[in-house]
Amino acid sequence: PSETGRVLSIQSHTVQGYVGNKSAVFPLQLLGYDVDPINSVQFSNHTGYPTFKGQVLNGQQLWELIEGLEANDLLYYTHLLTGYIGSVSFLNTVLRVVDKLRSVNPKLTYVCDPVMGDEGKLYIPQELVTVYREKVVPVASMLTPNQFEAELLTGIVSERDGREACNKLHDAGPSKVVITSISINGDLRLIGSHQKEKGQVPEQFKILIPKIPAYFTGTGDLMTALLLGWSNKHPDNLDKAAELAVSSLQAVLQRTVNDYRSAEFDPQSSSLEIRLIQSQDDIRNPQVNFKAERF
Ligand code: ATP
Ligand code: PLP
Ligand code: PXL
Repeated sequence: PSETGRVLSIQSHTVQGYVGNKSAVFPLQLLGYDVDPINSVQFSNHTGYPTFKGQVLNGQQLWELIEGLEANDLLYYTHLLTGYIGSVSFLNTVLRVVDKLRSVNPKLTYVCDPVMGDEGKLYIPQELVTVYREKVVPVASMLTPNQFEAELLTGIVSERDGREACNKLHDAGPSKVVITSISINGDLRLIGSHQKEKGQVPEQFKILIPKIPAYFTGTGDLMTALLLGWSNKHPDNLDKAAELAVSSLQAVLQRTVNDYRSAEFDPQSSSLEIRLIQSQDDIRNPQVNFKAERF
């Protein structure tokens, strides 16, 4: 195993553009991780384009890959990372993968982005919400919902500061929770919460993020990957990890809008792709321009 970690990342693959594994694998590699991607789908491009084509991996096919790894004793991972999952059978198989990986490494950290929707709109089948709430949240080590997802999981409307939702999520399982964005008066606010011991009062903080007037895809996937990468390097300092992740991500987004503007593209277009490769220095060595404030 490498000194940083070995990550199994089960996410989408797009031939062109950066969502899912395409937006998570490269940054984690830049941060020094060995990353083994399993592509839960292979699509031509992300689903925000007018059309897309491709294939979807089913739960049984996922399990075959795990069996192949197991047969060669290759199932030692320090981290499991999952993002968008489109079906109940696939999500149930991911739960089996968590158990299997923990039987090899009981200390496995499961970082889960419970991708369900945004701004009041669900983009997965309704049945998945219950599976996330009842079965996935309890086994996750770190959870990175957005505001809408935190509400679906807790029933708590988090418009004010989201701390109560974090508390409820800690009670259900994960010791680290990051609500990646709560929209307040047009700007964004990230809420982080680390419960260092079961039953303890969590350490909580916020980071204010001015909204860039553009619509990005794959940013949630990049954010979760960066949070995994940095929180593992600063295990007792989630606020520092979040400052580094937010600062990197905002540098990527700033470069993206600047490039689109100079090419005279409309940055509000829904098929905008993040400038990930061009931002590698900001990923390896972010300048911390966003500071966490403790509650
Ligand atoms: P998921 O559905 O994968 O959980 P998410 O909804 O959390 O993802 P995004 O809304 O894409 O994902 O946000 C991820 C991060 O990207 C947030 O921390 C947010 O601040 C940042 N971000 C996204 N869009 C913008 C924007 N227009 N301006 C500034 N920051 C943004
Ligand atoms: N639209 C669809 C259909 C999706 O599946 C997703 C994510 O999985 C998104 C939009 C938004 O992704 P993100 O919030 O990670 O940018
Ligand atoms: O970023 C989330 C995501 C994941 N997978 C696929 C997508 C998207 C966003 O559009 O299209 C296939």
